[in-house]
Amino acid sequence: MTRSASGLLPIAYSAEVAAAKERGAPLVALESTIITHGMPFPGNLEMARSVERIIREEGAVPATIAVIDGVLHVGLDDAELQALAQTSGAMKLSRADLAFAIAERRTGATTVAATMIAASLAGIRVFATGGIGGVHRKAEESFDISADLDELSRTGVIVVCAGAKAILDIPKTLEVLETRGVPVVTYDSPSFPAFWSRDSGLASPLMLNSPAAIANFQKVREQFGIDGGMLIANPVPQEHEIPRREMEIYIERALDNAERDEISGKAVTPYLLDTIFRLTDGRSLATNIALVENNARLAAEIAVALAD
Ligand code: PSU
Ligand code: MN
Repeated sequence: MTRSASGLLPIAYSAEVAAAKERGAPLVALESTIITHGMPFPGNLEMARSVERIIREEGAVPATIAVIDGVLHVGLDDAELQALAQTSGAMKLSRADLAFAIAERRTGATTVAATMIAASLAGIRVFATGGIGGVHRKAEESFDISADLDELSRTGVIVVCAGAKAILDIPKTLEVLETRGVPVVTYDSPSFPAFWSRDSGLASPLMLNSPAAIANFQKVREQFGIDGGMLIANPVPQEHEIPRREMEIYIERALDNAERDEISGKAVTPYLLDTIFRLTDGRSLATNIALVENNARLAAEIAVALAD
């Protein structure tokens, strides 16, 4: 538990994270919705463990974030990670309901938005995930725009992802990020990546080629008092990618099924992910794990560069 200016702020830090904070070591936050709602067991647990290992190998400390029985945890031990990976009743928490889960002593996984809030409270500046939420296709009818985008505009955490999934409307997602003043920086590639695929067919607004350059960009933003987050889009390694044209077939099918089953709200993204895993016979899962690992490595390098 830690103390805040407004009294006792009930955050439970793992021993490893508490020690890292004490000595000012670089930290990387990790979300938990990807574990509970983004991937099936046991691939989700395998992923959760391997990203933590990679972050440590790069000289940073991982902090997986979740609400367990009403307590906001920053850093989970292996038993907690295992329990979360096998639970079926966890809430999917965003800005709107993070505090609800704490108030009502519930267990919930944090999305990108809620993980950014928790990371910021914990003083963690870099966060690795797979894909962010965005503007859904046909959002002009459904109004389905992820709270992740607003969070990026207001909370000062660097989020490393593999772009946005083509289950979303990627051009509209990029438009909203631009409107909200969120820098979108692709790592070492001119085109914005589409999660399983290296290229979405859209040019990236900005590009940088090294963790040091990303850290420097962030430092200049801070010098000029430009707050809010930033999105780093890291293309999946070539040997693991599934080309865009191939993915488009599965995505169309998944979207048709979602419409047929009248899926809405929070259930949309998990439904589409699950359908695509099944349509690709698990191949999308292998790609998903590879890209999160790749993002964890880059996030750790950025955290180390920021600490220099
Ligand atoms: N995209 C993915 N995998 C995920 C998610 C998004 O490729 O697991 C999760 C993340 O936690 C993200 C959330 O923050 O879904 C977005 O949900 P929504 O679209 O309901 O805002
Ligand atoms: Mn939504």
